[in-house]
Amino acid sequence: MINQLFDLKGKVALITGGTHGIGMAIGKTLGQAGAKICVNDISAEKLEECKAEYRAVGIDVYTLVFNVTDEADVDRGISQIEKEVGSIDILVNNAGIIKRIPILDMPVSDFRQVIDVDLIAPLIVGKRVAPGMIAKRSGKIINMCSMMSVYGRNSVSAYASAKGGLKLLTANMCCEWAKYNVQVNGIGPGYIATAQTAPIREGNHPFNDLVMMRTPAARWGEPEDIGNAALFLASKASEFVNGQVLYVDGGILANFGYVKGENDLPV
Ligand code: NAP
Ligand code: GCO
Repeated sequence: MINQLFDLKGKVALITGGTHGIGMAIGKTLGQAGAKICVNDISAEKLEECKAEYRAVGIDVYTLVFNVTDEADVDRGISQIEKEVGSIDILVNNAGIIKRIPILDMPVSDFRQVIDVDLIAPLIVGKRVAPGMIAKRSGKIINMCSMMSVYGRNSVSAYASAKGGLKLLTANMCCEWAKYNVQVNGIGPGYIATAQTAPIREGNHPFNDLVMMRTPAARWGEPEDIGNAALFLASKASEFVNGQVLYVDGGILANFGYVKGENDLPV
């Protein structure tokens, strides 16, 4: 039955940074498909706050504080999940940060911090979770990439370097683990309305014009748009999809740009 392809009953999913934004949308979608949802964050307060929002859609999340950049903390956290919930079947490396600073103004320490969270952390968590998936010859890893996995843009050099690296880390995880029936793929969201993009979206920010010019769908994406793509990559329906980045971008990557009013049909 086609529905069974997307049924995640009996699966354990870990979403890093899943207390709001894209991570929460993914958690809600996978939870509503039947998975047991484990949510990590670096903030105990946000973890506590997120429980009610998950419960409002019928999902009783298991929450755990750990810093995804700290190997010992990750090992402690994953061991606790494996002991208290079960072996992880679906890992979503979603946690991420961005610092919008021009290269010449950006302290190397800031650059390194973005690389640590957005690239090294998916490596740390992936290395800790993959052995269990390999042992049971089954697993799904989804790395949260970006438009900046393929584009640069003023002021996001660290973020683009991390997300570009994450695209190829995803490919390499695929090369080494696909033979054990572990599918590793990325999702490349376009411009999504979350706290991360609020500084370049809210208050009639001129960046909105750029997003509209570059996005054929002529809207900001919603976190739920990413949750739906994650369900496909977390499900049986994608068992022969490996090492790919699924861009969920409203057409940005297909589009050089658009002059306002050009070729618009009368609506
Ligand atoms: P967000 O609202 O900033 O959420 C990021 C999450 O990661 C937060 O829950 C944050 O926790 C957590 N986090 C940060 N550092 C952490 C650490 N060291 N350990 C554990 N958790 C940590 O971002 P978002 O917009 O939902 O984006 C989620 C992912 O999608 C990110 O990887 C982002 O790069 C990517 N993405 C976003 C967009 C977009 O347009 N929004 C587009 C493409 C890709 P705290 O809040 O407690 O710090
Ligand atoms: C920015 C944005 C982007 C988005 C996303 C696009 O400052 O350009 O924050 O980086 O977050 O990564 O895919």
